[in-house]
Amino acid sequence: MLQVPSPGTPLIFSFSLARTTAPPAQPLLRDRPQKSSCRCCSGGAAPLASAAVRRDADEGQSQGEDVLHSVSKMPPSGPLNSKDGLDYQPHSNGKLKVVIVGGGLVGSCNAIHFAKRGDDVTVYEARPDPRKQMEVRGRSINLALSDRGLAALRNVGLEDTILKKSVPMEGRMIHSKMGVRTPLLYGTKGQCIYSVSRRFLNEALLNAAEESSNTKVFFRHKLLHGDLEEGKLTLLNMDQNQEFRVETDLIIGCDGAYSAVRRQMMKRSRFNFSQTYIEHGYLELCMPPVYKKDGTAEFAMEPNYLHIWPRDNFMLIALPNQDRSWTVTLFMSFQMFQPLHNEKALLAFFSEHFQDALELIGAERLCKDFFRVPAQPLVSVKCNPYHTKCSIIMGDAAHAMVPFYGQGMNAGLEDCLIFHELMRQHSSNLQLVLKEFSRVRQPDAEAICELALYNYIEMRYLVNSKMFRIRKFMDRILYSFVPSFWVPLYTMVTFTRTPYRECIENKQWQDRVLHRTVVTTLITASISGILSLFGFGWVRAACDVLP
Ligand code: FAD
Ligand code: EGO
Repeated sequence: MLQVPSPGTPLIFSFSLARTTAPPAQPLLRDRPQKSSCRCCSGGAAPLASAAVRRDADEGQSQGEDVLHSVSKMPPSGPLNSKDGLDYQPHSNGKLKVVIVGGGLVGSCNAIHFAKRGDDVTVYEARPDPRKQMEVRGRSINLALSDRGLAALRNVGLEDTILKKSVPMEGRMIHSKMGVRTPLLYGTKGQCIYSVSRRFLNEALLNAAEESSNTKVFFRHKLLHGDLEEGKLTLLNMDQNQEFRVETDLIIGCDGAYSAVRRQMMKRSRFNFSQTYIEHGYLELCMPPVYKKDGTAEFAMEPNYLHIWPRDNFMLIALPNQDRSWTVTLFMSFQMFQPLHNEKALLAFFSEHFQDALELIGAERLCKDFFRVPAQPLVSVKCNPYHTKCSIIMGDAAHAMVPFYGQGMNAGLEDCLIFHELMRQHSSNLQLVLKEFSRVRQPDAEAICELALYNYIEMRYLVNSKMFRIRKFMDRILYSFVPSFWVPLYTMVTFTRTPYRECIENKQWQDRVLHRTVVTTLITASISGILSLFGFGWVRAACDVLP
């Protein structure tokens, strides 16, 4: 079982050197869109602005560039040499018939990866085609995309397309109860995370998938059940209300946290599974742009930040959208949501805890958005293994996590990349790759699930914005002094592709070092303090030179 670092590295470095006013806002967005309704509330208007993308020269440690190109150049595999003799027989000259269940972010990204290898790909998605919908209901309107997700998009040639329509966030902006804002940058090297619209990302991935002639995507087609040993599936065409069967070489379950493919795996013996609902739920709100006299829209807050309002036991965050609105998410226990059942209670709550946000959202809009949909639950899912004889699960289907690290999608996209890195490494020996994927990826995915849960606890433990700032500042001080030696956990998880397990190990090492330093300092200080009371100046001097 994974061990998560213990919460609360001592908050001993309580000097606050952080700037407490925002630097002059330097929007990284170029052109201003004209007045329009914001996407996150009324669902209309397509994105209007094109963002100036800032990518810094040092792109971290992304491995696996050009995996696909080298794969597609490979000759069609003849007899595969496998270590365990379980040779998989490709159905025709090395081409696989692949069925992907779920056309969300991970499913559509997988489709492109397999299509580029030359396989025959069919995607079945239960929901209607988002490209033909006015408004897409569902979870989180925008997401934080970082290095791991970007590496997967780069591998299918979509990185630039996506980055062009994203808003870079160079750091977090911490909002105190009094409305004081403190910016804390993510890195000294201009590292940033990117706010992208889930819908735009999904549509771009689906478009790219459908571009290749060997890929078909069917919407309103739902997986009912299947035999994951034989590769037989039963699906429902929801438009014609008709069931049908398909046979395939490989089934990829990318059907999210409540995966139907995983449900089939659970029928097998020796399949481990656990799911945990946390006390907290989430609710999304919209902060509209501010319109200037000439009708142009402006962000209501400094644009290139992830805004966070850390509070006792609940918090608010905001991510910027292309149309200069903000998607604001409230994380709070269901118990605390309960008394907020009318406008009066809601406004009283917001004016007590998030006065500045209330002013920027506007009371009327807040009430409208808040009561539109109830708070949604958050679930964490772990399972093992991820494969059967001819199936594999990836993304939320394999490792749904709470969103407190902003890594769910990133980890899911990285799954696609890792699977294809393994395919290359093992000359497309599918049986071997399926096994290896479970062996290599499962412990790492479980590690990020645990880290996300741990962050959920730690963020609540840092009850106010001051504690939050101090904690982040401490990390940064050490990082700026010895950047190669002391990499903060968030930095390692977000801006590198270091396996998640190693990120945890590094954090545990840091906690031990910090603990030792703090204990030594305290003991030395108290001994010298006591001794100085008795006037043993010379002993004190001796203590001072001790480590
Ligand atoms: P999904 O996006 O859930 O897609 C699954 C698809 O499968 C759906 O389209 C569904 O309709 C389809 N499906 C389901 N069952 C069937 C069936 N039986 N037959 C056919 N199709 C089916 N991650 C980040 O990296 N950064 C963030 O900032 C971030 N913020 C988040 C904020 C919130 C509030 C939440 C809840 C999550 C956040 N995440 C974030 C996580 C991210 O949303 C998920 O990890 C990501 O969407 C997983 O993609 P997926 O393709 O595996 O699953
Ligand atoms: C001490 C203080 C230790 C998601 C704070 C750890 C997560 C955690 C949900 C932010 C950023 C993308 C996010 C930071 C920590 C997204 C994220 C972070 C939230 C909530 C989020 C950070 C969507 C944890 N990244 N993050 O350091 O800025 O720190 F606040 Cl509730």
